[in-house]
Amino acid sequence: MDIAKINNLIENHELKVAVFGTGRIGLPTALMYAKAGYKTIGVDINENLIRDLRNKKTFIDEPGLPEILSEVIDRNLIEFTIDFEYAIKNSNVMIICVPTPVNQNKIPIFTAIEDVAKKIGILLRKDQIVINESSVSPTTIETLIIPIIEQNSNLKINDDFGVCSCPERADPGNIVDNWDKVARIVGGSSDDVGKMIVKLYHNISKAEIVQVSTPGTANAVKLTENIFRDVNIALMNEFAVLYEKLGIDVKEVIRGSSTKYNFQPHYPGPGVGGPCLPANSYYIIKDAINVDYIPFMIRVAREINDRMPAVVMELIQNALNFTHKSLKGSIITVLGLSYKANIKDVQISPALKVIQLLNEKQANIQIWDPYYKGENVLGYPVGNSLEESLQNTDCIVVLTDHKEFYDIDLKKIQKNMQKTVVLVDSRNIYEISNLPQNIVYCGVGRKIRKI
Ligand code: SAJ
Repeated sequence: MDIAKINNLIENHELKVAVFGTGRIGLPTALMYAKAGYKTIGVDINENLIRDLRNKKTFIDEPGLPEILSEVIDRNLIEFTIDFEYAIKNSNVMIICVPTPVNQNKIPIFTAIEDVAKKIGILLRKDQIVINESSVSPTTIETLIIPIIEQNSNLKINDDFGVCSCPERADPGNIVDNWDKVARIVGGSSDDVGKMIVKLYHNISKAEIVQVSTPGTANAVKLTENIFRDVNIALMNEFAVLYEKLGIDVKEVIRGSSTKYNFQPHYPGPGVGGPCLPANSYYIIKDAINVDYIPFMIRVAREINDRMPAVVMELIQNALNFTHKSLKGSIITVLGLSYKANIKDVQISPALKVIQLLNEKQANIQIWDPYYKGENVLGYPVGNSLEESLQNTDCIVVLTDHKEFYDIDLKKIQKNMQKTVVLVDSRNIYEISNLPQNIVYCGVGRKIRKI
């Protein structure tokens, strides 16, 4: 490989970049490369998506992104295409940002990344670099992706081309804001390749860029930080179930434990959603099984988190029973569909699981989520206002901790109701001491407050 040549292209901003996958991760990545002055090609299989992007339109709800899209198009720094061949032939660096989901049997599906790797391999030229940002297992790049590229190109890793992992660390809803803040991890197929890509990422982000020894190590870093989070959330969910039975308020406990300098607070809830945490554990488990090791903690944590929608259902049933009502036929107002606060994203949202369980119990569901006002989300109609969704409700269930829900006037709601209001707060956003006396309240890990 001509390392000097590639380094010069990077330093002189003459490097041409192709990004494969222009979704929630690929589009911000492509735009930030272009914004840094690198001629960039955004590639996707979805013709409508590419057409919209060419017309400066994006479905991705990331603050600041539409403005950058418009800017780099106007500056003629980016183009969008479905033509993989054109992109591979007209780039020095190719970045893979395609989905790597887990199927219903919890098996990671890497077909999208394998497909891109094969297309790249067939047209690969000497001195090209492939960077993978998609979430994969620690061994995927070295044992799957590099062999696919070598076999389809008859070129040799590190002699002819380089591969690098720079796992995405995006926080949906804050990608642009975090771009220069969240450190990036780079692991190259050789030290030279790694050093080169560190230099490249320094040119597109002011955040710390950390080189590790291999692509697999970089992917292990990403999975470790996410699974650490999933396990700690599961621990707090377990504490919540236990403390509720002991009559202890878990929110008060977390507040107390947080006074200890090395306690890292995590919070119980209705379950763990999003494109990352629910899937990442299964990448590690896949690799572990191949070396005859079955992880314990990682698997049990997933089971605990996946059981939380059922825990919330028990809370709803108990709270309704206290007002001598059953779920069947009751009107349940669900507040929040998104998998986490203050974003518009229902990927693997626990709220959808709770709604499915409520449907199975033949409850009448009225949904309010300010991010989905008046929309139909996966077959679920969302109201046009909070007031509309509260009409004649028997029970209010908070499933997402959107900021809009913190200052709902519960006193006014109670006054307007001709019946006792039941509030099931799966995100523990309300302070029990501030609640009107005549509201039946329960949270996750908080004993039911009767009237
Ligand atoms: N959750 C809890 N309790 C907690 C924290 C989160 O129940 O204490 C739930 C959330 O409600 C959500 C799920 O877990 O349903 C995931 O929460 P998250 O904040 O991890 O949400 P993500 O998936 O958007 O997190 C992403 C991740 N980024 C990547 O995987 C690249 C995660 O690693 C980051 O920590 C997070 O962004 C962030 O805050 O940056």
